[in-house]
Formats: sequence, structure tokens, C-alpha cells
Amino acid sequence: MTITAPASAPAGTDTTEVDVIVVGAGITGIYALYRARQAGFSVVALEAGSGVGGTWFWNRYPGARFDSESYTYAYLFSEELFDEWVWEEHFAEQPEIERYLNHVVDRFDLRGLIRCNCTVTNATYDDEHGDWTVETADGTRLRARYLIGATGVLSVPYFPDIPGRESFAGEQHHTGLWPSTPVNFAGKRVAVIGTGSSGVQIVPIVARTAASLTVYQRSANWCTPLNNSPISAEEQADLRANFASIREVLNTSLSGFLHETYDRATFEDTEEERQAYYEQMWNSPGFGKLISHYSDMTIDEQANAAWCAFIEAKIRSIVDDPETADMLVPKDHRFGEKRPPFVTDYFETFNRPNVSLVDLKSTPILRMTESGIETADGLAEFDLVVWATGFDFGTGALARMGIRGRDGLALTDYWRDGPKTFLGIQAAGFPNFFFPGGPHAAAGNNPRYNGDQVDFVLDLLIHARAHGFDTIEVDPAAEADWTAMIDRAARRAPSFGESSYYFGSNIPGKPRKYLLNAAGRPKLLSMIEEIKSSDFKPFQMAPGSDGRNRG
Ligand code: NA7
Repeated sequence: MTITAPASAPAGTDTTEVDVIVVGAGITGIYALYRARQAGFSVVALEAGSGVGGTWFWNRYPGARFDSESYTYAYLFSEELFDEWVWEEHFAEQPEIERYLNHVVDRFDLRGLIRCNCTVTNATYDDEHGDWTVETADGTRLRARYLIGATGVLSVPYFPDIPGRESFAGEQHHTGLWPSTPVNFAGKRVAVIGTGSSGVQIVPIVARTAASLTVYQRSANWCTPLNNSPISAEEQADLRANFASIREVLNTSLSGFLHETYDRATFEDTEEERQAYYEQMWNSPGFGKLISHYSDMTIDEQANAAWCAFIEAKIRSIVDDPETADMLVPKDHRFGEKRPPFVTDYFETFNRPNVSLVDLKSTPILRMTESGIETADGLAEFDLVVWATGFDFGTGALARMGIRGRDGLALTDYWRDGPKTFLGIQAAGFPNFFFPGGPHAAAGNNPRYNGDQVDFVLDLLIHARAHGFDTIEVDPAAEADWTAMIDRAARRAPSFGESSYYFGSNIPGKPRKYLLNAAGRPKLLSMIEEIKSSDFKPFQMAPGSDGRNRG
């Protein structure tokens, strides 16, 4: 094999050459690093943060937690790891998740291969040698045969372009860039802008100690209870005893969850049976409300409306003030059309005397001033503003890496009208560059399908090495077919509305293209199997001119 990889070369040096560079040390990047090292490739991971964890490093705001069950989101490649890690709650909170990911890094001796505080600014493909040169913000240059961008889909925080944002004299933090030093809300006048999954998680926590909390809501969301609970010793024992069957279900299920699908349609039940089932759904944990629901809930308008009416009644029964309750009922989309947030005490929080809600559709933010936020209703003064305004989803991080492929082609130019990919893994014209966990993969429990993609990328690399090939590049026709399939599947799936960030609609000027894969994980998995049995036919592989990597 080629060269050894010093994990901490001095800034500005030009010495590191490895088989594989992984960008990002989040869940996908850590797994890619593990798999590449295990396969015998020399590998280094570059991470912009000062610690590992990716999403679970940056989103350290109070209340941040999984809404997939902890043990279904965790790694499944090692039964020993699964056995020894004791998750405290069915839906773990950020500090526990960060501890877990650090444990994995140390447990598998990966820390020495990770360079933190290392932001990639440019990555250029060298046509002659068939490898990549990567440059980081401090001027360090590294070379690798293969580049794996494991930069995540929700990793570039979005700040709305509100005039005067910089002039605000108080504290302001984005949920996706939360500081590691404690943020104190006690006795402060706090504003939270945004009511997606992050906003609705932080709101109840802030309300507990803030002098006042004003929630700025542009669109209400169909929030339902997370129904979190501690994992009992008995449940722990069951999880361990059933590792093999849990892994089997997670590796083969539609969207990577343990929740079972339900085969009854909404109006096959009587009104009474239906209300009882809705009540059961309301009290069930997390994504069960999407996966174990009536089979037609997301696809039939009346079925969806019946479930929404049930949630609306719940909101109105929980929230004391009818005007506030009305504002909290979504009017512009159906359940499942956007990514549904799961909450703990969210609606109840609006009964507190220190909490108020502002409807941004009727009174948009005009500007920020030194002392607060101004709408048509006047200026509200704050000590602290929380931006829970989301991310440049899907393509944001890859677009900021300065990637240039064959003949200097910039990825941002190639994707000007939206991403073109094959399996959400590679783009034509960008040989030896892979982006598991990027756009066009699947939808569901992210680590599961991202893991499928990492495994497939490693299969490709191992195949190429075994046959003396140095370059791997997807056939443009295969890429065109996959990209057309993504567009068709998105149009066919009536539950997906263009109001969702899944279409890039939250970022002004971004092309409205579906950024996930509505055909889901089964399509991804069946394609992977087909390709493996065809000896990786959709990929063109060739020896390099220098043969450097063929050891
Ligand atoms: P989301 O789900 O994108 O939510 C962002 C929120 O910010 C949402 O309520 C937006 O309102 C609001 N927003 C966005 N732009 C503005 C402007 N200009 N003014 C006011 N409000 C705005 O991000 P999250 O961080 O909550 O969740 C992201 C993912 O993390 C989530 O899906 C989970 O996977 C975990 P809108 O609804 O667009 O009207």
C-alpha cells in the first residue's frame, strides 16, 4: 500500500499522500474512516470542527436529541460495541450522542487518523495522475487517490437575510452552530426564530428559565409527541439479546427503522376505531407516527386530513389561549409533506405566562436593530436571539468545498440546476470522488442508508484495487437514469410538497429539485445488489498513468 498518513502534519506543509481522504468526522465519515482503514487503505479524515460528531457536534443546543430510537441510529457493524454502550434513553440527548461517537472513535483507534479544525477549501482532480489534491483553510495540501465527502446534508446553517442582523448588540446563536460554552437563558429576554425540528426542541427548555420567550413562527408544523423514556435494564437486556434480529430488520426495512408498517387503510375502520388508533399513534414513540400509520395516511388527501383534524383537536385542547392555539395549527401543508418534528412539552409551553408567539406571515420581521427585532407591530427588545432557521440542505456543504473534477469542472457549475448523481454516491466527471450521505440517497433513518452507501463505496475501492484499477468514474448514462428516476419518484409521491426544504425551497435562489430519493432505500439496495452482481458495470475503471496506488 502507499504512504503512511500523519494525522497532524504541520500547517502549510505539502507532504501527506494517502489512498483515501475522508472529509467530515460525523456518523458517516467515522464509518467511512473505519471501513477504509479496515480494508487496508491508508486514510485520513479532515474535520472542520474542534471535535468529532458532525451534526451531533455542531447542534449542541439545549434540547437537541435523536428522534430515531438511539439503538437504531447507532452503528451496527460491531456487536461488541452494541453490547457495551448503554443508551440512557430511547431518544438520546446531544451530550450522550457526542460521548458515544467519541467512544467509537477511541474504541476503534481512529482518533489518530482524524485532523480536527481542518476546513477543506479546495479539492482538485488531477487528470494526469488520477488523484485528488485537497487544500485546507490553513494552506495545508494533501493528496489522495480517493476523496470521500462525508459532509452531511444538514451541515451548513442558514441565516435569513434580515437587515441589521449584525447590528444586534445582544447574544445571537444559530442552533446548528451552538457554542460549546454554556449559554445562559436565566432572567433574559429571548427570541427564537424558526419552528422546525430544532426550534420546537429548544423552545420548551428556554421557556423554563428565561424572563420572557418570544417565538417567531413563519409556518406552523404538524408536531406530535416524541414520547421519550429511559431505557430500563430489562429493555437493555432485550436489545442485547436481539441484536441479530434488530440488525436484520434495520438493514432491510423500508426506511431503516424498527417500526412496523400497518396494512389497514384509514376508512376501513369505523370513526370510533379510527379515533382509538389515532390516540395510539399520538402516544407512540417518534417516527412510528409516520411508518406504522394507516397505509394511506400520506397518500390519500382525505385520510391525511382526518389525521390532521385529530392533531388540530389535540393542539386546541392543550393550548389555553384560542388565538395562540389557532396560530399553532398548520394551514399550508399536510402531515408528512414536510419533515415532521417530534416534541416534548412544546404546545404546553405556550400556556406559560412568560411565552408568546408571533405569526411572521401577518407581521414579518422588517429589521433587527441594536436592541431587538422590529415587525409591523413595533420593536421587541431582546438580550438573546436564537436562529433556528435551518440549513442549506443536501448540497450546501459539498458546494462549499471548492470541488473541481475532470478538466477543472466545478461541482457547483455541474450542479447549477440541481444535483446530478448516481445512487447519491458519485457524479460523472468527478472520478474517484464519492459523497455517501449526500443528496439523492434515500429518506428515513440517515445512518442506515448512509452506511449502505459507505459499504458500497468500499466495495468499489476494493474491487478496483483487486483488478489494478486506479480510477473509478460512473457512466454518464447511469447517472442520467438515476437522476431522472429521482425526479419522477418525487413527482409521483404526493406526500412531498415543494414547501419542504427537501426541494431546497428554504434557500432563496436555490433550484427547486428534490434532494432525497423518494423511491427510498429499497431502490438503493436493489440497485447496489444489481451493480455488484454485474461486476460494477455502470462504473468505468482504468489503470492510472503512474500506477502509484496499485499495491
Ligand atoms: P428547518 O426544519 O428547516 O426549520 C427552519 C425553520 O426556520 C422553519 O420554521 C422555517 O419556517 C424558519 N425560517 C426559515 N427561514 C426563515 C425566515 N426567513 N424568517 C423566519 N423564519 C424562517 O430546520 P431545523 O433546524 O429546525 O431542522 C432541520 C433538521 O434537523 C430536521 O429536519 C431534522 O432532520 C433535524 P418555514 O417552515 O420555512 O416557513
